[in-house]
Amino acid sequence: MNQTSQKTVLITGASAGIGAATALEFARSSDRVILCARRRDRLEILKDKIEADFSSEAQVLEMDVSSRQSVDLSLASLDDSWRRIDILVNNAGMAAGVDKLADGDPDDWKTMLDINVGGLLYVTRKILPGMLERGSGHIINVGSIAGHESYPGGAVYCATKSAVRAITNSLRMELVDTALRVTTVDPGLVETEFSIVRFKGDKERARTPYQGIEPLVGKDIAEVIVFAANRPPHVSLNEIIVMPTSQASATLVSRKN
Ligand code: 8X3
Repeated sequence: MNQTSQKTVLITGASAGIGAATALEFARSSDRVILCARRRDRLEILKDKIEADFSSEAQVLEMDVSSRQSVDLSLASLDDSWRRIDILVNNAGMAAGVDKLADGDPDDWKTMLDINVGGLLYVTRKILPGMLERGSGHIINVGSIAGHESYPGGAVYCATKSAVRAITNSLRMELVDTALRVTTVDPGLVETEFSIVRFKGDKERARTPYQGIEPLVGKDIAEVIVFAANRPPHVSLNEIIVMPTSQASATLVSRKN
């Protein structure tokens, strides 16, 4: 790919899972990537891999998306040559706990709301004005099937992903007179560290959602994100639901054993 078509892509939650896979896929297609997450050590390893395997460029930004101050300070530390962000992938997100509401931990609720909703808003609020000034840009949000369907034990997580969907749709309407595009990619069961976090480190329980099925992996979603980003300028993929073939809805999964 020649230099003029190379894009600068900022990815939140890039230290693992869908975010790390997305960084690798953009680098594979010769774009340069800004890797954002709290875990700098992981990002440095990913940056080295990207630069070695794809001779693409990567920048590491330590960032806690749930903190406005952290988002502002991190982005302010970017070199001028990296400030023109063409694609923002709002991937940072998590589920904390599987308790029913009556037993839920309000600290878990706040963490999910702060990261999944607050984080997406804070980062978007900082990057969108530059896109508007330049008259180009693409915001790709990672939602979830949980934004389309609720399930027991997921009230707050589902609420946050419904919020991602609502924000995506409002933003697209606000930008209809511009060339900017807004996409949400909404996965079903993807096997990543996500489940280990949801089950608070209990690796055995974390495996249960994927038992007897072939779940998606981060790369499956990353390829869809890069595909959406590479459509011609007049084509907007607004909303993409991606599921394992054996999952028909948030709660209907065919397990083989
Ligand atoms: C997580 C996917 O199916 O556990 O976003 O709700 S699911």
